[in-house]
Amino acid sequence: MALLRRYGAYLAIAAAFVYFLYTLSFPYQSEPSEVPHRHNQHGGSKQAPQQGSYKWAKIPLKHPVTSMIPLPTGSPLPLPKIQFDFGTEDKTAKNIREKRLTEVKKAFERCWRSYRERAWMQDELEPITGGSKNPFGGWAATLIDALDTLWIMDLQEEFHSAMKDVAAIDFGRTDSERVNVFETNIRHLGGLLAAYELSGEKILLQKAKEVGEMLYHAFDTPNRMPITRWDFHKAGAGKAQVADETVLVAEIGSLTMEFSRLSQLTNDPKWYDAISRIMEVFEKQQGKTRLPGMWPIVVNARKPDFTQDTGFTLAAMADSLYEYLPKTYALLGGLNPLYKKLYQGSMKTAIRHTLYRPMTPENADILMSGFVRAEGSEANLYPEMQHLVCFAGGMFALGGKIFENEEHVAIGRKLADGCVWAYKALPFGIMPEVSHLYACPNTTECDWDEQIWKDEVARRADLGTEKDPLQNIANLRLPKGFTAINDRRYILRPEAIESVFILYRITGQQQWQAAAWDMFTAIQQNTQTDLANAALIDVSVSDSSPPKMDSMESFWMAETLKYFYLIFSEPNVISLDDYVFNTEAHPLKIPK
Ligand code: DMJ
Repeated sequence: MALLRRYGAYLAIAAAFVYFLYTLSFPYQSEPSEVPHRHNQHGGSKQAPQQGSYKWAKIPLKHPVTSMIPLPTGSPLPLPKIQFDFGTEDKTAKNIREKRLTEVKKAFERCWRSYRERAWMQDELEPITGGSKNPFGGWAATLIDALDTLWIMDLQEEFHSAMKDVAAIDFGRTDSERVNVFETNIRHLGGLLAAYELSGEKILLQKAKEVGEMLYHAFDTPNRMPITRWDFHKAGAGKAQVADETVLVAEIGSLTMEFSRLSQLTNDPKWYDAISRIMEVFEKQQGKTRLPGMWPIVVNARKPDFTQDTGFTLAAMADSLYEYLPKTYALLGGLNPLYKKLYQGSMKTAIRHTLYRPMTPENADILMSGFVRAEGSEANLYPEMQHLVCFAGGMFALGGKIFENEEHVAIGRKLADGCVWAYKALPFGIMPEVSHLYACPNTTECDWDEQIWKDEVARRADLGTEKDPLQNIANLRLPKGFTAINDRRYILRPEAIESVFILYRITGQQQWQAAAWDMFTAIQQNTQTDLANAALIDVSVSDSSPPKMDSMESFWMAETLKYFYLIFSEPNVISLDDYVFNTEAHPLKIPK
C-alpha cells in the first residue's frame, strides 16, 4: 500500500510536470507517451525587475564539492579518420556548388540584417511583424547563437561589430523568473565557446566563463544534480536549492560537451567535475531502467532514480543525451572510456527496440526511429516519426566512424535516407514536426500494401464507423505511407540537413548534396518573409502555400543555415576530423 501511495504520488507529480510542459507550446498530444515532443521548452514567465546584477563567481556555494574529479590526463588517443578522402573537384561540380553556397549565404545575410535592424540584443526576431521576443533570458540568443556562423561565412565585419556588443551582455541579470539550463548551455555557452575557438578572441572565452559561473550555481544542490528549470533569482539570493524529482533526461544528460570544453580551455576542472557526477549516475542506472541500456524520458534527479518512467526514445526530450556520448568521447581525446561504454550499451538497445523500416509506396530501404513503451516484460514500438529524430542518422554514422563500427554507419545512412524520403513525400518538399508511419514486420524486406496502409489510417483516425472512410482519408491530407500527421508544423529545424551534411562528409557521395539542395530550395521558397524566414503552421496543404507563423528560432541561423552552408563548402571547412558539433551546431575543437 505504501509503495502504491509513493508510486501514485510520483505519477501525480510527473503528470503535473508533463501537463505544465504541454501547456507551454504543444498543440498536439503524443499517442503513446502523452508527453510533449520537444525538450527545448522556453525559460518561462517574466518576474519583477531585478535590482542589481548577481556576481555568480562570488556567490558562496552551499554544497561545494570536497574533492574535484579532474579532467583525464595523458596525450589524446588518435581517432580513426572520419571524413571521406575528397579528391580534386570536377570544374562543373565546383561551379554548381559555389553558386549554391552563395545562395545560402544570401539567405543568412538577409536574416542577419533584419535581426540587426529590428531585434538587436533581443533573443529572437519576429520575422513577419518585425517585432522581437525574449524566451531565453534576454541575453541576445540569436546574436550569440549566430556568431560562429558569421565567422564561418567569412562575414568578418559583422562578426567583430557583434562581438563588441556581446561583451556588454550581463549574465548576472534577467527579467525571466526561470532559466532553462539546457538551452542556455547549448545556445549561449556552446555559441561563445565555438566563436572563441574559431576567432581566438579572448573576450568570448571570458563571456563563456561568465555563463559557466552562472550555470554552475544550478548544480549547488545536496547531491550535486543540477536543477534544469532553474530559479535564477532564488539562487542569486543564496537560498537553498534541491534537484527536481521530474526532469527531462536530455536536459540533465546534454551538458557534457560544453562543460568539458570549458574546463579544458580555462584549466579549471570544476565544470568537468560537475558533469562527471551526472554521468556516474547514468552509468549506475543504465542496467536498471525499464528498457536496460537506454534511459527513460523522465527521470528523478533528486534521489536519483531512473527506473520509474516507461517511455523511451531517441527523439524529443532524450535526443542529445545519446548524441553527446560519442562526441564527448572524442572531445576528451578518447581518454574516458565511460562515454564509449554508455554509448555502445544504449545503441544496442536502441537498434533492437526503436528502429523500424516504414512501409512506403517505393519500397524504400530506409529506417526510422520510433517511441517505445516498456512495461513488465513487454517493449512496444510505436512507429512515430519526429523531425527532431532526424539527427539520429548523423549520430549513428559519426559514432560508427569514431568507434569503427561499419554496421552503425550503414544504419546512419538508412536513417538519414528516411528523412530525405519524408521531405520528398510532402507536397512542398518539407517534412512535418510529428507523424506516424506503418512499421514493416522486419527491416530486410517489405512490400507496399495499399490496403494495409488505408486500414491503418482509418484505425488511427478512428474512422471505423464513418460512412465513407476513404473520403475522410483524403481530408486528412496524408501522403502515401503516412498513417497520421500529429503536428503539421515545420519550425525551421536543422536535424535533417544536419544528418545529410554528416553523411556527405563521411561518404563523399554527391547524392547528399543533391538532397540538401532540394531541401534548401523547398525551405527557402516557402518560409521567406519580407524580412527573414518564418516557421510554417502546416506543411501538408497542397492547394496554397503553407501558412506561416511569426517565429524564427535562433537555431535557424545557428544550425540550419550553417549546415546548408557547410555541405556546399570545401570539405576542409570545419572538418569532422578536427571538430565535433554540439547539439546547437557549435563546433568544438577535438584536442590532438
Ligand atoms: C536545437 O535547439 C537543438 O538542436 C536541440 O538539440 C533540439 N532542438 C533544436 C533544433 O530543433
